[in-house]
Amino acid sequence: MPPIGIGCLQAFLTDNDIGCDILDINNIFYNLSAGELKKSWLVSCNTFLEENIFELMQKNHPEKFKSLVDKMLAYEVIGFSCFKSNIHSTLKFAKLLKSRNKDIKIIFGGPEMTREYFKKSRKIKDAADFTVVGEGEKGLLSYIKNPSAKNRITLFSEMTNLDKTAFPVYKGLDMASYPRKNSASMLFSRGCVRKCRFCSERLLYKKFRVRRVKNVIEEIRYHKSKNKIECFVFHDSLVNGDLKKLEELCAKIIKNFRSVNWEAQIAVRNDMNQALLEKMKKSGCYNLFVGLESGSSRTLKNMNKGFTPEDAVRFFKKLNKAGLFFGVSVIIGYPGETEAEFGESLDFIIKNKPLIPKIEQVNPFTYYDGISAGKIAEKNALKRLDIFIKEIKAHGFKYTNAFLGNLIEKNLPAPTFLLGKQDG
Ligand code: B12
Ligand code: SF4
Repeated sequence: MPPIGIGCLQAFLTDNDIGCDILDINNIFYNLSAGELKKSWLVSCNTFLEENIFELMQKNHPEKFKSLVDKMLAYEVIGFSCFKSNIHSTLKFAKLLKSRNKDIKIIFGGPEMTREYFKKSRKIKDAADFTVVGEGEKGLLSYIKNPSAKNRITLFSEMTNLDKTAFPVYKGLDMASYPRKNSASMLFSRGCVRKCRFCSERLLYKKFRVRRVKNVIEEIRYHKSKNKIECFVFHDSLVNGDLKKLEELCAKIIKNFRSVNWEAQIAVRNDMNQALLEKMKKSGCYNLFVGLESGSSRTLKNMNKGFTPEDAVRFFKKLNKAGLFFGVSVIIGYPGETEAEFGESLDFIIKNKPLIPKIEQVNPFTYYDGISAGKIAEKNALKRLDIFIKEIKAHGFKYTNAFLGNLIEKNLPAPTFLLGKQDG
């Protein structure tokens, strides 16, 4: 889908009378690719491709590549949105642009910069003129207004509230050119109210803030009419961080549109009443991603998830009663998870199969810099993952293959498109 982070930054700069254009290089070259390469692009944590994608873009589509670089060189400041998956190509782009014009200013932001900040040894600190760690809007604006300021980095400079922020309209991007059709990313809140020990997401923002419902409704109305959007995908860490606001959002969706298709991530909460869940269903919620992570009470406690297996069962019952479809995610081999606790977790899931419509995602524990969990997954994590996957298949759970073990780094052997065979 169109990149919401960059969309937010464009909206914010436009609102502050600063011209800003977006290039989604990822999507441009994805669409130009074909065959094996195009399929490979969609494999997550595909380390080999991540490290070689820059050269592939240059080699396979030299004209397009050149025209994009020339286009970028016409700007004074170029910002890159850095993710783990694009950091290799980002560094190469920055170097190329600087070699063509040493006066051009390069800014790095995005989740990979936050991860970099939490690392002990920072390898990429000198690649950009300015780095924004955490939320981007204020840091980016401060640099553009005062590029000669001494500071080369801003840390977690957050907007006090999100009431007045303009919503993304993706000016200049063709929303129909994205693989997932008729869908738009949405953001109701930023940050999280919990502090799960394994979670790197909660490190991205300091404060939890929710937008004004009126503004979210305007955004839905805009995308429905302007871009014919039919599915709204909320990318909040959790959509139920503020229950009052969630209630208001559902009520206003019902009032304004009767119903719109929406999906979101949600945390297990004891204090969510049945009426609210039913309102969510009525407003058009068709899918929820529940961060269960384990069915063992000790592991949940160690993770600091903030709920017990019994709370999860109660929550699942309520979701089912409201007719809400959902999937759960599970972490295998969390540091300290014993064989017995792994067994407990698996038993919990099998026992509660009638209440769990889908296993959404299952992965071995992965360490991210800055989190407060131990660094290393239990040594049998991969073996346990195999057992877990076999069991859920044997018990007839619904699942999506691509999300079983998707966070495992895949250093796949060089595909044929890298060995000289021309792709489309
Ligand atoms: C939705 C989502 C997805 C969706 C993306 C759908 C889409 N096209 O938008 C899907 C499910 C596809 C996905 C996949 C993956 N994701 Co994901 N995802 C998210 C999630 C939950 C929300 C992203 C979002 O919309 N944020 C809201 C916007 C406003 O924030 P933002 O993009 O970060 O932008 C803000 C700042 O970062 C900053 N900023 C961003 N760019 C720039 C640029 C400049 C110049 C500046 C100044 C500032 C700046 O300003 C913005 C506004 O404040 C985040 C977690 C989170 N809460 O953010 C994880 C997250 C981005 N994902 C993550 C990961 C690891 C993945 C996967 C690798 C997982 C996997 N193995 O499948 C894949 C990789 C996909 C890829 N090819 O890159 C990590 C990234 C870690 C990292 N260091 O890169 C995150 C942070 C979660 C985490 N674990 O902490 N993801
Ligand atoms: S509820 Fe989700 S986003 Fe929040 S800290 Fe826990 S895992 Fe992270």
